[in-house]
Amino acid sequence: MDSEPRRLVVVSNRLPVALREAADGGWEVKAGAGGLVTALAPVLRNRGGVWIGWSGAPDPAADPAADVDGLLARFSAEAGYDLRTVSLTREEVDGYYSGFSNGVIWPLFHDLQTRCRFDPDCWRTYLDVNFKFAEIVARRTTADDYVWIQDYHLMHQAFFLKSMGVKRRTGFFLHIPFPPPDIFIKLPWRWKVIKALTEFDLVGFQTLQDRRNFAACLRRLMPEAKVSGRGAVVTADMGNRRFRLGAFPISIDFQQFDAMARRDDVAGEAFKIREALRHRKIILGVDRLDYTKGIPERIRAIGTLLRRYPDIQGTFNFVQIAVPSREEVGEYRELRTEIEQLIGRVNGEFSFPGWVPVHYHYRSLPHDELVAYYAAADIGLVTPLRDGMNLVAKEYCAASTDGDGVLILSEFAGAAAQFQRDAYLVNPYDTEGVARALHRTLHWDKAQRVEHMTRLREQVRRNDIFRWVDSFLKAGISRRLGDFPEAETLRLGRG
Ligand code: GDG
Repeated sequence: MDSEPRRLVVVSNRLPVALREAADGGWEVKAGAGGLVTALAPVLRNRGGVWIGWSGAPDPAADPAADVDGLLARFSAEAGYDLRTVSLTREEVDGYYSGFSNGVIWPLFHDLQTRCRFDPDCWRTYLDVNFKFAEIVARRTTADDYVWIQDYHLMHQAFFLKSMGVKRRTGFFLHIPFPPPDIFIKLPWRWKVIKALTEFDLVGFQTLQDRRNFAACLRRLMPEAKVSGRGAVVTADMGNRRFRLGAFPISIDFQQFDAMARRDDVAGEAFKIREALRHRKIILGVDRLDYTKGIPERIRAIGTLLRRYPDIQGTFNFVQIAVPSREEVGEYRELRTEIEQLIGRVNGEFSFPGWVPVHYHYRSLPHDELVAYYAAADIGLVTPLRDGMNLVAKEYCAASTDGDGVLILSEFAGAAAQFQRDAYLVNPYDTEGVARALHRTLHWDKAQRVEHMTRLREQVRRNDIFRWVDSFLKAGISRRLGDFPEAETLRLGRG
Protein backbone atom coordinates (compact mmCIF):
# COMPACT_ATOMS: atom_id res chain seq x y z
CA MET A 1 0.00 0.00 0.00
CA ASP A 2 2.92 2.34 0.48
CA SER A 3 4.36 1.94 -3.01
CA GLU A 4 4.02 4.89 -5.34
CA PRO A 5 0.59 5.05 -6.98
CA ARG A 6 0.63 4.17 -10.65
CA ARG A 7 -2.47 5.89 -11.90
CA LEU A 8 -4.88 8.57 -10.92
CA VAL A 9 -8.48 7.41 -10.89
CA VAL A 10 -11.15 10.07 -10.58
CA VAL A 11 -14.62 9.06 -9.47
CA SER A 12 -17.50 11.48 -9.80
CA ASN A 13 -21.24 11.36 -10.22
CA ARG A 14 -21.05 12.41 -13.86
CA LEU A 15 -18.48 11.49 -16.42
CA PRO A 16 -16.98 14.53 -18.12
CA VAL A 17 -19.37 13.84 -21.00
CA ALA A 18 -23.09 13.66 -21.35
CA LEU A 19 -24.92 10.96 -23.25
CA ARG A 20 -28.10 12.39 -24.67
CA GLU A 21 -30.89 11.05 -26.79
CA ALA A 22 -30.44 12.63 -30.20
CA ALA A 23 -33.28 13.98 -32.32
CA ASP A 24 -33.20 10.79 -34.45
CA GLY A 25 -33.82 8.63 -31.34
CA GLY A 26 -30.19 7.42 -31.05
CA TRP A 27 -27.57 8.55 -28.54
CA GLU A 28 -24.90 11.22 -28.84
CA VAL A 29 -21.95 12.21 -26.67
CA LYS A 30 -21.43 15.82 -25.66
CA ALA A 31 -18.66 17.29 -23.55
CA GLY A 32 -19.99 18.33 -20.12
CA ALA A 33 -20.12 21.94 -18.90
CA GLY A 34 -19.87 21.90 -15.07
CA GLY A 35 -17.11 23.26 -12.85
CA LEU A 36 -15.74 19.82 -12.09
CA VAL A 37 -15.12 18.97 -15.74
CA THR A 38 -13.40 22.27 -16.32
CA ALA A 39 -11.15 21.57 -13.37
CA LEU A 40 -10.17 17.92 -13.82
CA ALA A 41 -9.86 17.20 -17.55
CA PRO A 42 -6.34 18.71 -17.82
CA VAL A 43 -5.18 16.54 -14.93
CA LEU A 44 -5.91 13.14 -16.46
CA ARG A 45 -5.18 13.85 -20.08
CA ASN A 46 -2.38 11.66 -21.44
CA ARG A 47 -1.38 10.45 -17.99
CA GLY A 48 -3.00 7.01 -18.11
CA GLY A 49 -5.86 8.40 -16.09
CA VAL A 50 -9.26 6.81 -15.61
CA TRP A 51 -12.54 8.57 -14.90
CA ILE A 52 -15.41 6.55 -13.43
CA GLY A 53 -18.92 7.98 -13.38
CA TRP A 54 -22.48 7.97 -14.59
CA SER A 55 -22.99 8.89 -18.23
CA GLY A 56 -25.97 11.13 -17.52
CA ALA A 57 -28.43 8.93 -19.36
CA PRO A 58 -30.76 6.72 -17.35
CA ASP A 59 -29.96 3.15 -18.26
CA PRO A 60 -28.80 3.53 -21.89
CA ALA A 61 -27.71 -0.11 -21.76
CA ALA A 62 -31.40 -1.04 -21.76
CA ASP A 63 -31.62 0.48 -25.23
CA PRO A 64 -30.44 -2.16 -27.71
CA ALA A 65 -29.67 0.53 -30.31
CA ALA A 66 -27.26 2.36 -27.99
CA ASP A 67 -23.61 1.73 -28.72
CA VAL A 68 -22.59 3.40 -25.48
CA ASP A 69 -19.22 1.68 -25.29
CA GLY A 70 -18.39 2.67 -28.85
CA LEU A 71 -19.39 6.28 -28.28
CA LEU A 72 -17.35 6.49 -25.10
CA ALA A 73 -14.34 4.72 -26.59
CA ARG A 74 -14.18 7.35 -29.33
CA PHE A 75 -14.44 10.10 -26.75
CA SER A 76 -11.74 8.44 -24.58
CA ALA A 77 -9.34 8.32 -27.49
CA GLU A 78 -9.81 12.03 -28.11
CA ALA A 79 -9.80 13.03 -24.44
CA GLY A 80 -6.63 11.04 -23.65
CA TYR A 81 -7.99 9.10 -20.67
CA ASP A 82 -10.27 6.12 -20.07
CA LEU A 83 -13.92 6.51 -19.24
CA ARG A 84 -15.76 3.84 -17.26
CA THR A 85 -19.49 4.14 -16.86
CA VAL A 86 -21.75 3.31 -13.98
CA SER A 87 -25.23 2.60 -15.35
CA LEU A 88 -28.16 3.88 -13.35
CA THR A 89 -31.84 3.17 -13.73
CA ARG A 90 -34.45 5.93 -13.82
CA GLU A 91 -35.47 5.07 -10.20
CA GLU A 92 -31.87 5.23 -9.03
CA VAL A 93 -31.37 8.62 -10.66
CA ASP A 94 -34.56 9.91 -9.05
CA GLY A 95 -33.64 8.74 -5.55
CA TYR A 96 -29.87 9.15 -5.41
CA TYR A 97 -29.31 12.14 -7.68
CA SER A 98 -32.46 14.27 -7.68
CA GLY A 99 -33.87 13.09 -4.34
CA PHE A 100 -30.97 12.85 -1.92
CA SER A 101 -27.93 14.57 -3.51
CA ASN A 102 -29.79 17.54 -4.97
CA GLY A 103 -32.91 17.49 -2.80
CA VAL A 104 -31.16 17.20 0.58
CA ILE A 105 -27.39 17.62 0.58
CA TRP A 106 -27.22 20.45 -2.00
CA PRO A 107 -29.65 22.80 -0.18
CA LEU A 108 -28.50 21.78 3.32
CA PHE A 109 -24.80 22.33 2.59
CA HIS A 110 -25.66 25.73 1.05
CA ASP A 111 -27.39 26.72 4.32
CA LEU A 112 -30.84 26.53 2.69
CA GLN A 113 -32.33 23.95 5.05
CA THR A 114 -35.94 24.92 4.39
CA ARG A 115 -35.56 23.61 0.83
CA CYS A 116 -34.59 20.11 2.01
CA ARG A 117 -36.92 17.16 1.45
CA PHE A 118 -35.72 14.55 3.93
CA ASP A 119 -37.10 11.41 2.28
CA PRO A 120 -35.85 8.12 3.79
CA ASP A 121 -36.43 6.23 0.53
CA CYS A 122 -34.11 8.60 -1.29
CA TRP A 123 -31.49 8.14 1.43
CA ARG A 124 -31.67 4.36 0.95
CA THR A 125 -31.29 4.74 -2.81
CA TYR A 126 -28.31 7.04 -2.21
CA LEU A 127 -26.64 4.24 -0.22
CA ASP A 128 -27.51 1.61 -2.84
CA VAL A 129 -26.06 3.70 -5.65
CA ASN A 130 -22.95 4.48 -3.63
CA PHE A 131 -22.51 0.73 -3.15
CA LYS A 132 -22.92 0.20 -6.90
CA PHE A 133 -20.24 2.81 -7.61
CA ALA A 134 -17.92 1.26 -5.02
CA GLU A 135 -18.26 -2.16 -6.67
CA ILE A 136 -17.18 -0.69 -10.00
CA VAL A 137 -14.32 1.24 -8.39
CA ALA A 138 -13.18 -2.00 -6.75
CA ARG A 139 -13.33 -3.84 -10.08
CA ARG A 140 -11.68 -1.16 -12.21
CA THR A 141 -8.80 -0.20 -9.92
CA THR A 142 -5.89 -1.88 -8.21
CA ALA A 143 -4.17 -1.29 -4.89
CA ASP A 144 -1.53 0.67 -6.86
CA ASP A 145 -3.96 3.39 -7.89
CA TYR A 146 -4.86 6.57 -6.11
CA VAL A 147 -8.63 6.92 -6.07
CA TRP A 148 -9.79 10.49 -5.90
CA ILE A 149 -13.51 10.78 -5.23
CA GLN A 150 -15.37 13.95 -6.07
CA ASP A 151 -18.20 15.60 -4.30
CA TYR A 152 -21.33 15.12 -2.25
CA HIS A 153 -22.93 12.47 -4.46
CA LEU A 154 -20.32 9.90 -3.41
CA MET A 155 -19.62 10.44 0.27
CA HIS A 156 -19.87 6.70 1.05
CA GLN A 157 -17.19 5.39 -1.33
CA ALA A 158 -14.43 4.73 1.22
CA PHE A 159 -16.96 3.29 3.67
CA PHE A 160 -18.26 0.73 1.15
CA LEU A 161 -14.82 -0.12 -0.26
CA LYS A 162 -13.71 -0.94 3.27
CA SER A 163 -16.85 -2.90 4.02
CA MET A 164 -16.05 -5.05 0.96
CA GLY A 165 -12.52 -5.56 2.25
CA VAL A 166 -11.03 -3.63 -0.69
CA LYS A 167 -7.93 -1.64 0.23
CA ARG A 168 -7.44 1.55 -1.73
CA ARG A 169 -5.77 4.85 -1.07
CA THR A 170 -8.64 7.32 -1.16
CA GLY A 171 -9.02 11.06 -1.23
CA PHE A 172 -12.30 12.94 -1.23
CA PHE A 173 -12.89 16.51 -2.33
CA LEU A 174 -16.08 18.37 -1.51
CA HIS A 175 -16.83 21.00 -4.17
CA ILE A 176 -19.66 22.61 -2.22
CA PRO A 177 -19.51 24.27 1.21
CA PHE A 178 -19.62 22.27 4.44
CA PRO A 179 -22.21 23.75 6.82
CA PRO A 180 -21.74 24.60 10.50
CA PRO A 181 -23.05 22.12 13.14
CA ASP A 182 -26.35 23.93 13.77
CA ILE A 183 -27.30 23.29 10.16
CA PHE A 184 -25.64 19.93 9.61
CA ILE A 185 -27.39 18.30 12.57
CA LYS A 186 -30.77 18.83 10.88
CA LEU A 187 -29.82 15.90 8.64
CA PRO A 188 -31.63 12.79 9.93
CA TRP A 189 -28.66 10.64 8.80
CA ARG A 190 -26.00 13.04 10.14
CA TRP A 191 -24.06 10.44 12.06
CA LYS A 192 -23.83 8.00 9.14
CA VAL A 193 -22.71 10.73 6.76
CA ILE A 194 -20.02 12.10 9.03
CA LYS A 195 -18.83 8.58 9.88
CA ALA A 196 -18.60 7.73 6.16
CA LEU A 197 -16.45 10.79 5.55
CA THR A 198 -14.02 9.75 8.29
CA GLU A 199 -13.25 6.59 6.28
CA PHE A 200 -11.35 8.47 3.56
CA ASP A 201 -7.60 8.94 4.03
CA LEU A 202 -7.90 12.61 3.11
CA VAL A 203 -10.96 14.86 3.03
CA GLY A 204 -10.51 18.11 1.14
CA PHE A 205 -12.63 21.27 1.35
CA GLN A 206 -12.69 24.49 -0.62
CA THR A 207 -11.92 26.83 2.29
CA LEU A 208 -10.54 26.82 5.82
CA GLN A 209 -14.01 27.76 7.04
CA ASP A 210 -15.51 24.60 5.47
CA ARG A 211 -12.79 22.53 7.09
CA ARG A 212 -13.46 24.17 10.45
CA ASN A 213 -17.20 23.54 10.08
CA PHE A 214 -16.51 19.89 9.38
CA ALA A 215 -14.18 19.60 12.39
CA ALA A 216 -16.84 21.23 14.58
CA CYS A 217 -19.48 18.72 13.36
CA LEU A 218 -17.04 15.86 13.91
CA ARG A 219 -16.39 16.95 17.50
CA ARG A 220 -20.10 17.27 18.14
CA LEU A 221 -21.14 13.92 16.66
CA MET A 222 -18.07 11.80 17.36
CA PRO A 223 -16.58 13.17 20.57
CA GLU A 224 -13.77 10.60 20.48
CA ALA A 225 -12.29 12.42 17.42
CA LYS A 226 -9.33 14.69 18.16
CA VAL A 227 -8.35 17.19 15.49
CA SER A 228 -4.80 18.51 15.77
CA GLY A 229 -2.25 20.41 13.73
CA ARG A 230 -1.94 23.81 12.10
CA GLY A 231 -1.94 25.07 8.55
CA ALA A 232 -3.98 23.99 5.56
CA VAL A 233 -3.90 20.26 6.38
CA VAL A 234 -4.63 18.87 9.86
CA THR A 235 -5.04 15.39 11.33
CA ALA A 236 -8.13 13.81 12.86
CA ASP A 237 -7.37 11.04 15.32
CA MET A 238 -10.26 8.60 15.77
CA GLY A 239 -8.56 6.41 18.37
CA ASN A 240 -8.06 3.35 16.14
CA ARG A 241 -7.18 5.28 12.97
CA ARG A 242 -6.31 8.68 11.61
CA PHE A 243 -7.25 10.62 8.55
CA ARG A 244 -6.50 14.09 7.30
CA LEU A 245 -8.56 17.19 6.62
CA GLY A 246 -7.41 19.96 4.33
CA ALA A 247 -8.42 23.20 2.62
CA PHE A 248 -7.64 23.18 -1.12
CA PRO A 249 -9.27 26.08 -2.97
CA ILE A 250 -10.05 24.85 -6.48
CA SER A 251 -9.08 26.96 -9.47
CA ILE A 252 -8.93 27.10 -13.26
CA ASP A 253 -6.39 26.67 -16.02
CA PHE A 254 -5.40 30.34 -16.06
CA GLN A 255 -3.18 30.06 -19.13
CA GLN A 256 -5.94 28.42 -21.15
CA PHE A 257 -8.44 31.22 -20.45
CA ASP A 258 -5.80 33.91 -20.91
CA ALA A 259 -4.65 32.44 -24.23
CA MET A 260 -8.18 31.92 -25.50
CA ALA A 261 -9.16 35.51 -24.72
CA ARG A 262 -6.12 36.71 -26.70
CA ARG A 263 -7.00 34.68 -29.79
CA ASP A 264 -7.92 36.89 -32.76
CA ASP A 265 -11.28 35.23 -33.34
CA VAL A 266 -12.23 35.51 -29.65
CA ALA A 267 -11.04 39.12 -29.40
CA GLY A 268 -13.02 39.80 -32.60
CA GLU A 269 -16.10 38.21 -31.07
CA ALA A 270 -15.66 40.30 -27.91
CA PHE A 271 -15.47 43.42 -30.07
CA LYS A 272 -18.64 42.41 -31.89
CA ILE A 273 -20.46 41.99 -28.57
CA ARG A 274 -19.36 45.47 -27.49
CA GLU A 275 -20.32 46.92 -30.82
CA ALA A 276 -23.77 45.29 -30.74
CA LEU A 277 -24.29 46.86 -27.34
CA ARG A 278 -23.15 50.25 -28.71
CA HIS A 279 -19.99 50.29 -26.56
CA ARG A 280 -21.98 50.78 -23.40
CA LYS A 281 -20.49 49.34 -20.22
CA ILE A 282 -21.23 45.64 -19.84
CA ILE A 283 -22.09 44.05 -16.51
CA LEU A 284 -21.95 40.27 -16.84
CA GLY A 285 -23.52 37.41 -14.85
CA VAL A 286 -22.80 33.77 -15.78
CA ASP A 287 -24.31 30.92 -13.78
CA ARG A 288 -25.95 27.57 -13.91
CA LEU A 289 -29.58 28.40 -13.32
CA ASP A 290 -29.62 27.43 -9.63
CA TYR A 291 -31.24 28.97 -6.57
CA THR A 292 -27.86 29.17 -4.79
CA LYS A 293 -26.51 31.56 -7.42
CA GLY A 294 -28.62 34.54 -6.35
CA ILE A 295 -29.88 35.43 -9.84
CA PRO A 296 -33.25 36.94 -8.75
CA GLU A 297 -31.50 39.02 -6.08
CA ARG A 298 -29.02 40.21 -8.70
CA ILE A 299 -31.76 41.31 -11.10
CA ARG A 300 -33.46 43.15 -8.23
CA ALA A 301 -30.15 44.90 -7.55
CA ILE A 302 -30.05 46.03 -11.19
CA GLY A 303 -33.59 47.40 -10.74
CA THR A 304 -32.50 49.22 -7.58
CA LEU A 305 -29.46 50.63 -9.39
CA LEU A 306 -31.66 52.09 -12.12
CA ARG A 307 -34.20 53.48 -9.67
CA ARG A 308 -31.71 54.99 -7.20
CA TYR A 309 -29.28 56.41 -9.72
CA PRO A 310 -31.27 57.65 -12.72
CA ASP A 311 -28.06 59.17 -14.19
CA ILE A 312 -26.93 55.62 -14.96
CA GLN A 313 -29.88 54.77 -17.22
CA GLY A 314 -28.85 54.04 -20.78
CA THR A 315 -25.12 53.83 -19.91
CA PHE A 316 -24.76 50.07 -19.42
CA ASN A 317 -26.21 46.66 -20.22
CA PHE A 318 -26.55 43.81 -17.80
CA VAL A 319 -26.01 40.50 -19.62
CA GLN A 320 -27.11 37.40 -17.75
CA ILE A 321 -26.11 34.02 -19.15
CA ALA A 322 -28.08 31.28 -17.39
CA VAL A 323 -27.09 27.73 -18.24
CA PRO A 324 -29.99 25.25 -18.05
CA SER A 325 -29.53 22.94 -15.08
CA ARG A 326 -31.60 20.22 -13.35
CA GLU A 327 -34.54 21.08 -15.62
CA GLU A 328 -36.35 17.92 -14.53
CA VAL A 329 -36.81 19.41 -11.03
CA GLY A 330 -39.94 21.54 -10.48
CA GLU A 331 -38.13 24.05 -8.26
CA TYR A 332 -35.66 24.84 -11.01
CA ARG A 333 -38.43 25.38 -13.54
CA GLU A 334 -40.13 27.77 -11.10
CA LEU A 335 -36.87 29.62 -10.60
CA ARG A 336 -36.55 30.08 -14.34
CA THR A 337 -40.04 31.55 -14.50
CA GLU A 338 -39.26 33.87 -11.58
CA ILE A 339 -36.06 35.10 -13.25
CA GLU A 340 -37.80 35.70 -16.55
CA GLN A 341 -40.60 37.63 -14.89
CA LEU A 342 -38.15 39.79 -12.94
CA ILE A 343 -36.20 40.57 -16.10
CA GLY A 344 -39.45 41.43 -17.87
CA ARG A 345 -40.35 43.79 -15.06
CA VAL A 346 -36.99 45.63 -15.04
CA ASN A 347 -36.93 45.89 -18.82
CA GLY A 348 -40.58 46.95 -18.87
CA GLU A 349 -39.93 49.70 -16.36
CA PHE A 350 -36.69 51.16 -17.73
CA SER A 351 -36.27 50.44 -21.46
CA PHE A 352 -36.43 53.28 -23.96
CA PRO A 353 -36.04 53.31 -27.75
CA GLY A 354 -32.57 51.96 -28.53
CA TRP A 355 -31.90 50.63 -25.01
CA VAL A 356 -33.00 47.52 -23.10
CA PRO A 357 -31.12 47.21 -19.79
CA VAL A 358 -31.12 43.42 -19.27
CA HIS A 359 -30.03 40.92 -21.93
CA TYR A 360 -30.74 37.33 -21.02
CA HIS A 361 -29.50 34.08 -22.56
CA TYR A 362 -30.97 30.83 -21.31
CA ARG A 363 -28.56 28.37 -22.90
CA SER A 364 -25.04 27.02 -22.65
CA LEU A 365 -22.63 28.94 -24.87
CA PRO A 366 -19.68 27.39 -26.68
CA HIS A 367 -16.53 27.83 -24.62
CA ASP A 368 -14.94 30.45 -26.89
CA GLU A 369 -18.12 32.52 -26.97
CA LEU A 370 -18.27 32.47 -23.17
CA VAL A 371 -14.67 33.69 -23.04
CA ALA A 372 -15.55 36.46 -25.53
CA TYR A 373 -18.28 37.61 -23.13
CA TYR A 374 -15.80 37.57 -20.24
CA ALA A 375 -13.35 39.60 -22.31
CA ALA A 376 -16.03 42.07 -23.38
CA ALA A 377 -17.39 42.68 -19.88
CA ASP A 378 -16.46 45.71 -17.78
CA ILE A 379 -17.83 44.26 -14.56
CA GLY A 380 -18.16 40.60 -13.56
CA LEU A 381 -21.12 40.43 -11.18
CA VAL A 382 -20.76 37.17 -9.24
CA THR A 383 -23.24 37.16 -6.38
CA PRO A 384 -24.16 33.65 -5.21
CA LEU A 385 -26.06 33.33 -1.93
CA ARG A 386 -23.58 30.56 -1.09
CA ASP A 387 -21.00 28.82 -3.27
CA GLY A 388 -18.23 26.31 -2.66
CA MET A 389 -15.74 28.33 -4.71
CA ASN A 390 -17.18 29.82 -7.94
CA LEU A 391 -15.01 29.31 -10.98
CA VAL A 392 -16.79 31.95 -13.05
CA ALA A 393 -15.18 34.65 -10.85
CA LYS A 394 -11.73 33.25 -11.63
CA GLU A 395 -12.42 32.69 -15.33
CA TYR A 396 -13.60 36.27 -15.72
CA CYS A 397 -10.32 37.56 -14.26
CA ALA A 398 -8.21 35.22 -16.40
CA ALA A 399 -10.01 36.36 -19.56
CA SER A 400 -9.63 40.08 -18.74
CA THR A 401 -6.30 40.13 -20.52
CA ASP A 402 -6.08 43.92 -20.80
CA GLY A 403 -6.18 44.03 -16.99
CA ASP A 404 -9.11 46.40 -17.23
CA GLY A 405 -12.12 45.05 -15.35
CA VAL A 406 -13.95 44.87 -12.05
CA LEU A 407 -14.98 41.81 -10.05
CA ILE A 408 -17.92 42.32 -7.72
CA LEU A 409 -18.06 39.16 -5.63
CA SER A 410 -20.40 37.73 -3.01
CA GLU A 411 -18.78 37.39 0.38
CA PHE A 412 -20.50 33.98 0.61
CA ALA A 413 -18.62 32.45 -2.33
CA GLY A 414 -15.58 30.35 -1.38
CA ALA A 415 -13.56 32.55 -3.76
CA ALA A 416 -14.09 35.48 -1.38
CA ALA A 417 -11.66 33.89 1.11
CA GLN A 418 -8.87 34.17 -1.47
CA PHE A 419 -9.98 37.48 -2.97
CA GLN A 420 -11.00 39.29 0.17
CA ARG A 421 -8.44 42.05 -0.26
CA ASP A 422 -8.72 42.37 -4.02
CA ALA A 423 -12.32 41.86 -5.18
CA TYR A 424 -15.16 44.27 -4.39
CA LEU A 425 -17.08 42.14 -1.86
CA VAL A 426 -20.83 42.45 -1.39
CA ASN A 427 -23.64 40.78 0.51
CA PRO A 428 -25.89 39.36 -2.24
CA TYR A 429 -29.02 39.74 -0.08
CA ASP A 430 -28.32 43.47 0.28
CA THR A 431 -29.70 44.69 -3.05
CA GLU A 432 -29.00 48.33 -2.14
CA GLY A 433 -25.40 47.47 -1.28
CA VAL A 434 -24.96 45.64 -4.59
CA ALA A 435 -26.54 48.59 -6.47
CA ARG A 436 -24.13 50.94 -4.66
CA ALA A 437 -21.14 48.75 -5.54
CA LEU A 438 -22.21 48.80 -9.19
CA HIS A 439 -22.74 52.54 -9.22
CA ARG A 440 -19.32 53.17 -7.66
CA THR A 441 -17.37 50.81 -9.84
CA LEU A 442 -19.10 52.01 -13.02
CA HIS A 443 -17.47 55.34 -12.17
CA TRP A 444 -14.00 54.00 -11.39
CA ASP A 445 -11.34 55.43 -13.66
CA LYS A 446 -9.14 53.21 -15.77
CA ALA A 447 -6.18 53.34 -13.35
CA GLN A 448 -8.37 52.10 -10.50
CA ARG A 449 -9.78 49.28 -12.59
CA VAL A 450 -6.40 48.18 -13.85
CA GLU A 451 -4.87 48.16 -10.37
CA HIS A 452 -7.80 46.10 -9.08
CA MET A 453 -7.84 43.59 -11.95
CA THR A 454 -4.07 43.21 -12.16
CA ARG A 455 -3.96 42.05 -8.53
CA LEU A 456 -6.83 39.61 -9.10
CA ARG A 457 -5.26 38.17 -12.23
CA GLU A 458 -1.99 37.64 -10.41
CA GLN A 459 -3.83 35.75 -7.64
CA VAL A 460 -5.51 33.41 -10.14
CA ARG A 461 -2.34 33.00 -12.20
CA ARG A 462 -0.34 31.92 -9.14
CA ASN A 463 -3.06 29.69 -7.70
CA ASP A 464 -4.21 27.82 -10.77
CA ILE A 465 -5.78 24.38 -11.24
CA PHE A 466 -2.40 22.67 -11.43
CA ARG A 467 -1.47 24.07 -8.04
CA TRP A 468 -4.78 22.77 -6.66
CA VAL A 469 -4.07 19.27 -7.97
CA ASP A 470 -0.48 19.39 -6.71
CA SER A 471 -1.51 20.46 -3.25
CA PHE A 472 -4.18 17.77 -2.99
CA LEU A 473 -1.88 15.01 -4.26
CA LYS A 474 0.94 16.21 -2.05
CA ALA A 475 -1.32 15.96 0.99
CA GLY A 476 -2.84 12.65 -0.17
CA ILE A 477 0.14 10.68 -1.43
CA SER A 478 3.16 13.00 -1.21
CA ARG A 479 3.25 13.29 -4.99
CA ARG A 480 2.73 15.98 -7.57
CA LEU A 481 0.96 16.17 -10.88
CA GLY A 482 4.31 15.97 -12.70
CA ASP A 483 4.90 12.57 -11.09
CA PHE A 484 2.22 11.19 -13.41
CA PRO A 485 4.06 12.05 -16.62
CA GLU A 486 2.34 12.60 -19.91
CA ALA A 487 2.83 9.66 -22.28
CA GLU A 488 5.34 10.77 -24.94
CA THR A 489 3.54 9.10 -27.83
CA LEU A 490 0.21 10.60 -26.92
CA ARG A 491 1.71 14.03 -26.51
CA LEU A 492 3.37 13.84 -29.90
CA GLY A 493 0.17 12.56 -31.45
CA ARG A 494 -1.84 15.44 -30.15
CA GLY A 495 -0.59 17.86 -32.74
C1 GDG B 1 -19.48 23.49 -8.38
C2 GDG B 1 -19.60 24.36 -7.10
C3 GDG B 1 -17.27 25.16 -7.45
C4 GDG B 1 -21.00 28.33 -17.28
N1 GDG B 1 -21.72 28.77 -18.31
C5 GDG B 1 -21.22 28.20 -19.42
C6 GDG B 1 -20.14 27.39 -19.04
N2 GDG B 1 -20.04 27.50 -17.72
C7 GDG B 1 -19.00 26.85 -16.90
C8 GDG B 1 -18.10 27.92 -16.36
C9 GDG B 1 -17.56 27.28 -15.09
C10 GDG B 1 -18.65 26.29 -14.70
O1 GDG B 1 -19.56 26.20 -15.78
C11 GDG B 1 -19.42 26.74 -13.48
O2 GDG B 1 -18.61 26.57 -12.35
P1 GDG B 1 -18.94 27.27 -10.96
O3 GDG B 1 -17.77 27.07 -10.08
O4 GDG B 1 -19.23 28.70 -11.19
O5 GDG B 1 -20.26 26.59 -10.39
P2 GDG B 1 -20.89 25.08 -10.23
O6 GDG B 1 -21.30 24.51 -11.53
O7 GDG B 1 -21.99 25.24 -9.22
O8 GDG B 1 -19.71 24.18 -9.61
C12 GDG B 1 -18.72 25.59 -7.21
C13 GDG B 1 -17.18 24.18 -8.61
O9 GDG B 1 -18.09 23.08 -8.45
C14 GDG B 1 -15.77 23.61 -8.74
O10 GDG B 1 -15.36 23.06 -7.53
O11 GDG B 1 -16.49 26.31 -7.76
O12 GDG B 1 -18.78 26.35 -6.02
O13 GDG B 1 -20.96 24.74 -6.88
O14 GDG B 1 -16.38 26.57 -15.36
O15 GDG B 1 -17.14 28.22 -17.31
N3 GDG B 1 -19.39 26.73 -19.93
C15 GDG B 1 -19.74 26.84 -21.25
N4 GDG B 1 -20.79 27.58 -21.68
C16 GDG B 1 -21.56 28.27 -20.80
O16 GDG B 1 -22.53 28.94 -21.21
N5 GDG B 1 -18.99 26.20 -22.16
